[in-house]
Amino acid sequence: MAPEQKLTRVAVKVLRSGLLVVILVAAAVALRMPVLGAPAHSVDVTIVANKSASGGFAFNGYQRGAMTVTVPVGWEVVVHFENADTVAHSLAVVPSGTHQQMTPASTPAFPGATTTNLAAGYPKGTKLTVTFEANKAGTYEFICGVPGHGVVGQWDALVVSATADAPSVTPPNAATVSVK
Ligand SMILES: [Cu+2]
Repeated sequence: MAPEQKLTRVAVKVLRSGLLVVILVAAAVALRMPVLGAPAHSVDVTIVANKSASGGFAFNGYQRGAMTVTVPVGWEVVVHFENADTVAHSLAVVPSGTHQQMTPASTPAFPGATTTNLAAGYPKGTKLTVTFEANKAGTYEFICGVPGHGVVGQWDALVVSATADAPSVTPPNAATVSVK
């Protein structure tokens, strides 16, 4: 083989390996893109509309912010909502203080963080899943959107924390909180 031919072959090999690197990097970027766009973690939270120990409208038996669910910012939250009461109830995540409104605004604090029939509510036995990304740190409320229910106490707290490493609930076991 002439030295020129050998040089040409080496040059082609170098170009080919360079192209391979470009393809591998492009594939890695393409594969990582959806991963980077999705929440890193997900937590299941069970919220049951029912009566408090003293009889008032509540979630998991707690009303007026007596229960606080904390999730790290950026996590996906999957709320398993159930109405266990004979009165119709619904669920939404709204800005803190919304419970003071007789009829809460139908826009939730996070896209998707509400049941559809917010004002009408759902009959006893209804089970719905509400999924949202807790993408902004702050203090929010789980509230029943049936007019008057939040005012009389059917709301609890959701803290989206910039410092928490893992989800939690206060008092302990007030809600079922499980990390996927
Ligand atoms: Cu209600």
